Amino acid sequence: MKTALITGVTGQDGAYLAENLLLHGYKVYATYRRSSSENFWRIEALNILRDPNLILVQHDMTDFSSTLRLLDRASPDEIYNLAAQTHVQVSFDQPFTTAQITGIGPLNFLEGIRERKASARYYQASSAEMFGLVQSTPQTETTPFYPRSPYGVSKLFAHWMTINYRESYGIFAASGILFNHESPLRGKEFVTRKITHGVAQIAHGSETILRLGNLNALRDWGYAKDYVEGMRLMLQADSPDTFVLATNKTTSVRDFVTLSFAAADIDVEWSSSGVNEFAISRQSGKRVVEIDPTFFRPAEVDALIGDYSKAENMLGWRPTTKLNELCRLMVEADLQRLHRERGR
Ligand code: NDP
Ligand code: GDR
Repeated sequence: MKTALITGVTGQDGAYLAENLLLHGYKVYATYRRSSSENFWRIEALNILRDPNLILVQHDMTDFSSTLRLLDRASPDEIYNLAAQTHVQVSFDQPFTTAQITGIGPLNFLEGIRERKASARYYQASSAEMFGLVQSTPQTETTPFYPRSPYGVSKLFAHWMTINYRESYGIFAASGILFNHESPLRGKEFVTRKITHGVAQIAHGSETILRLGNLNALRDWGYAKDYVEGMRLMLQADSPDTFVLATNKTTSVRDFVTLSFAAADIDVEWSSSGVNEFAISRQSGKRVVEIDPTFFRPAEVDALIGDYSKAENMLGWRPTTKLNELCRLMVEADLQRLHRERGR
């Protein structure tokens, strides 16, 4: 039985990856950080919280000595480092925290593997945010980086550290440059889930107006379940490498909004008064979307679209879920949640 260590099991990817690895017969050590109240709703939703092969361990990404103890205790064959301060806009307000957790945190693991002369294979959760200001599209493993946020810069540090430890010490250290991936387990602070949750509330008759920032941003959105399988495949490869996981399609935030309303059988019409764009529901005639400048970022990543051919050729990985299916899945899950809450 292989042993895996996942950091960030309370997050979207950590939960799906734990489910994936348990299904593949792994014993899984999974970390969460101490907080005043437990945050296990995702692993509960996936019905794995009480799985005997899932061992939950408290750990903070910024604490090197506890990282060493964690490595000693779990003695993992594979480490999937997913924990991070993941919110791009928050990283502008908290650049030091972001650098420590998202940038230096992974170095604690790489140094720990080196220090303990461990043979564990290491996966680093790198991000398409590292591409930042568009240099060329679609983005591949060789496209130049130009990060546009403290989050992107921190991820780039960790990405190059991963490559440096691979080349310097022969550590099996893989880096997955993942484009945005979403699911019903996505946090509501990210735009897709914020939208699907808002749409579900409006479909339920709430007077909510969805307040959003930049509607023109283009993102390559895939389904998180597909992407965690890609992470697993990267650590089964013959040698450590860097791979892009994406769908090779890009969609604006505005179109994601329209798709989400359509998934709830609501047609929206976009209009503007001066610079203020808004959307109206054709059914109710009411405003359902407005722009709120507080969600604009000091610097924006305008367009992401990834070329996943290397992962397809070398790992046999490809995305399985189209954006309209993903959108429907998320809207339906949010509608069901609201039904359950109202039933109480
Ligand atoms: P989430 O925001 O859903 O989860 C982040 C996880 O990190 C949570 O478990 C969180 O704990 C944990 N965490 C944050 N700070 C610390 C800390 N100081 N010590 C220990 N744990 C901490 O992110 P995702 O699951 O979406 O993303 C997983 C990884 O993949 C991240 O590294 C992200 O940057 C990267 N990534 C994600 C993409 C995406 O589209 N989802 C795309 C590309 C890369 P808590 O629950 O307590 O907050
Ligand atoms: P992103 O995801 O920054 O790409 O990072 P997010 O969903 O936060 O933003 C996507 C785009 O939508 C625009 N936007 C808004 N974003 C949020 N959060 N809230 C809004 O109200 C809103 N309105 C418009 C943003 O400006 C942006 O252009 C995600 C995270 O998962 C990272 O951890 C990961 O590395 C990258 O994806 C790839």
